[in-house]
Amino acid sequence: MNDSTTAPTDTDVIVVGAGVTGLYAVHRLRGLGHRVRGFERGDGVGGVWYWNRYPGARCDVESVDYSYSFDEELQQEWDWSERYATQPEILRYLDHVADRHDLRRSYSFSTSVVSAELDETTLTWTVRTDRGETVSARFCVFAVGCLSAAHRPDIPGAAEFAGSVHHTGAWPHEGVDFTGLRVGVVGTGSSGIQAVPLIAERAARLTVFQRSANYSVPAGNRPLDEETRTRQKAGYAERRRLSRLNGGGSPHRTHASGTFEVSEEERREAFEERWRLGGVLYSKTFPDQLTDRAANDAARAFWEEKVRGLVEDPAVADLLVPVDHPIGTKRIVTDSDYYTTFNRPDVDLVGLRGNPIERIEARGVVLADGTLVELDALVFATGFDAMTGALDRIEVRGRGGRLLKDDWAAGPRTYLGLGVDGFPNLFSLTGAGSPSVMANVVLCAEQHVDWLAECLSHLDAHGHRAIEARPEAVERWVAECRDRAAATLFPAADSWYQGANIPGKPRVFMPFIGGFGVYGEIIAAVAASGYEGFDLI
Ligand code: N01
Repeated sequence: MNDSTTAPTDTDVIVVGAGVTGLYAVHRLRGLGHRVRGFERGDGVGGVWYWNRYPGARCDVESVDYSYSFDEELQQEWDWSERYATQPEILRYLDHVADRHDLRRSYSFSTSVVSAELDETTLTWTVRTDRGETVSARFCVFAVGCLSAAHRPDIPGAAEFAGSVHHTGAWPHEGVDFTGLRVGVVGTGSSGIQAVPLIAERAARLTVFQRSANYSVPAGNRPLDEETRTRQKAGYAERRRLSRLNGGGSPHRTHASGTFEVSEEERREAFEERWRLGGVLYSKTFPDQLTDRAANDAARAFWEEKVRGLVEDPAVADLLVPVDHPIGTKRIVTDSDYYTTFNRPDVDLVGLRGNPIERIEARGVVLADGTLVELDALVFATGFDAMTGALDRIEVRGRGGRLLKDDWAAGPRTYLGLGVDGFPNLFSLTGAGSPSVMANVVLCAEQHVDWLAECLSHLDAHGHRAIEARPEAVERWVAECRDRAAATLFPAADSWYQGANIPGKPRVFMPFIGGFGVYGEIIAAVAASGYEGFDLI
């Protein structure tokens, strides 16, 4: 709240983004009496779930966990229909939350923030939008998402293509009818792997262009019946308690022993059980799987056996088995019928290693060996400029006119993933330097927003105008994030976690990998210490 210690501003807090994090930030901060203005690029709420409307889009965290915990009534009232919710259902949920808490009134939709500039005298921020609006505020909160700047590779001739072109991360709201068309999908990450089985059902012929094979584990998705829902709701308190202690922000535990501390029989049973449980959880069967190469190999070998059992043509199976990274060091994919889709006679898999896409022409895609794959529609499932891409698009200027993008040219630099030196009263939520993409992002959002809310109350209660991370605290945190990643197998993968998917992007492991629960303890301790590592001004 503005008081005598702070300069007058149009509003107290600007929140950029109306995804899972932004929505909760608006709710919580407004509830504390702050005046809040929100801006959102889309014409509705939902963030990633607003944009990614491609066929097959669904969450890889169970719906019962991928939901807000702050509103017990909502938690008890809302009925998820499937174990893993589809994009339309999650968007309905977020729309419902926005209605229930009257969040839309704080937002300007279809409005992109183009710049945010610090006034060093008053330590306030002025934000400009693409609609020409200028708004000043004491605090500037970015909740712009880690996977919101779509990446489309620059392939020569792309503009010549005569058919339709779509990116999974900016899918048309009215949907796309592939019936009877020859469709090409470029990219086999989570988006491509989810979309392929559904596009195959419609298309006359589907060609999947794969540069790197990925590890995917069948989701084991199923409808949730009333009995399951009732049981889940009754156990919510314990489920949330376990999730908050957990590395990934969900209530599942790894096996109590290391991979080779158990007999081969027990090891296979554990892998089998996790395979049945489904999805990303497979990568955490044993606690040493992502730190010990031999342990990882054991998980990988079991996975390979399973996948080879699903794919009829051994040559296609050879292509589908990754050879370039340990299992789980890129986000493991959660699929429904991906591998068996390649048993269809009307689906082709083209391996691009050794025979990359050379160009696109009017009739389709031309490979390096001269093969023309004729297509009527092309889908780019080529991912995102992850973690920093959305913030990079905004001209954020701090002390001395410093540009955030320049400060982050060698990789994102934050203290706790929350504050940046030289940028007082600016907060980045659920982004680089925090668990964000490594954990259940809904609980990450609540963790960050609750910390922020307490921080703002602390500033007001103690008569401070501003809070700013100290440079040495940023250095320390950047080193801690780097060292923690280096102690794992994650750096071995050319993943978007470390910017490897974007040409020219520095190779730095961007999220905090120490676990959601551990991270929660760290930021709570910093708050309890009176914000050690921050200057309170
Ligand atoms: O993107 P990706 P995504 N030529 O970057 C390929 C979350 N998510 O949208 O690996 C040819 O993972 C690229 O190849 P390579 C989830 O966290 C979650 O699929 O770089 N191919 C790769 O195969 C996920 O990890 C859900 O060699 C090119 C693909 O495109 C994250 O979002 C659903 C290429 C990109 O894969 C991103 O997933 C969807 C080129 N020039 C997404 N450039 C769920 O909750 C790129 N590729 C389930």
